Amino acid sequence: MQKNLEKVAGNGLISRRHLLGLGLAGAGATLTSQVLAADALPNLQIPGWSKQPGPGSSAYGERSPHAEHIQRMAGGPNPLYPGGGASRSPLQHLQGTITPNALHFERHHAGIPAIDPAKHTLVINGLVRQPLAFRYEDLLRYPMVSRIHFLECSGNSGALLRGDNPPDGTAQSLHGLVSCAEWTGIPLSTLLDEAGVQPTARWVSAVGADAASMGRSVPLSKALDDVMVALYQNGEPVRPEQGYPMRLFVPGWEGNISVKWLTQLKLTTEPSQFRDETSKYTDTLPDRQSLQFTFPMGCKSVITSPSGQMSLDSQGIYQITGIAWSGHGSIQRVEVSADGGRSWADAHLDSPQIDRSLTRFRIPWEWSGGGAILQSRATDSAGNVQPTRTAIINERGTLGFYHFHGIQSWAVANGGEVRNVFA
Ligand SMILES: Nc1nc2c(c(=O)[nH]1)N[C@H]1C(S)=C(S)[C@@H](COP(=O)(O)O)O[C@H]1N2
Ligand SMILES: [Mo]
Repeated sequence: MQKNLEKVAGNGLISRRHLLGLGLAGAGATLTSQVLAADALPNLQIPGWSKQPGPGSSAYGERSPHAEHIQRMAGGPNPLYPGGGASRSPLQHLQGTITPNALHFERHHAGIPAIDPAKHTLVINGLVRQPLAFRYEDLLRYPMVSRIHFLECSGNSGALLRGDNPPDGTAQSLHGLVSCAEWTGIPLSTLLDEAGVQPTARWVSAVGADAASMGRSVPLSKALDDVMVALYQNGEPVRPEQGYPMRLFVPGWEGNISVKWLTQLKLTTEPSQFRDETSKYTDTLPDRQSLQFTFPMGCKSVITSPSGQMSLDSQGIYQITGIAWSGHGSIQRVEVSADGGRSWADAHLDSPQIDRSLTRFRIPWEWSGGGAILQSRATDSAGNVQPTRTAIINERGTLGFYHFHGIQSWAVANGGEVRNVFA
């Protein structure tokens, strides 16, 4: 139907230049064949909602009941692990780059503590000139900064590493342990400055007030660089699920180190070797040695539409879109393939390319109705290129579980069904 669309890679990828104007004007065509001509509408009637005033304003907003199918996906309760588990962000239903607070992924090791901020303190002690205890109301008076950053659990996408058969799943079930928010808080350097870090200190041990007593050791250099004590998430106080009243936020690093319900920061010479940096959150290599303190999250992207378990219902133009991010910097480039990686085209980066934040990409694609394998490949500002699954397995083996950032392949079958495949 569209003759003047510039094909830029195999199997129907169209130049990103056509993203907005698809060149249909004058051809008498619309993007999908389902769009009706207005005069073809049967008996144009004024709907009931236009005939009388609706309810007025409210104290706290709710979404449309027609959007309520967009939900976090949580695992069921586990009696052996009370409060433990995760819920995943519905990536295939979201647009842009900011995750709404109610849909931010969650990962709890012992559930959500019901903290009364008036009774909560943040203690800074250890190798400091003066140990300090901050109350919530004290912290609200400190100068704050706002930064947009992704947060990703290092276990995200881990199911794709192991096994010979690709797990059947959605963008949410396979990759939903990543979200992105505007975090507002106090630079940790400000608080450490007041406590007065002693010259022998090298690490900061952060501990949470939940029943898991989550602890992680943060190198002092990172703590003084860009770590914050976050009090706000997308403009409102951090949600209980995300660490109310305060959490550590460590940009670009594995989610586990961003300790929620933060209650203690202890300056030490050595890392504290907490349970969650010895028994877990280490990466076992094929020779059974384990890497420890593998902090930054890899350069990664995933196509969120079309994606796993969706179905394309008619031939024609689709907009391929997805998200890309890197713990090493900003996203510089995302390439998309529709033929399983034989040919690639540059996608349009449709958001500011913020350091360690999600970047949205888009590219138009004409589906001819046949088989296709859709992939995306991100490049970051440090020059890292997202590797294939095979390259990761060749390098690190399959004994580890964390930090999987390989290229995702979605196969579109003849009938339009989309499935996760290993390609
Ligand atoms: N105190 C405490 N902090 C914690 C956790 C926890 O269970 N307790 N989970 C960690 C893990 S494994 C991750 S991935 C992130 C998840 O943050 P979120 O629930 O806000 O998405 O919090 C980290 N901080
Ligand atoms: Mo995590």
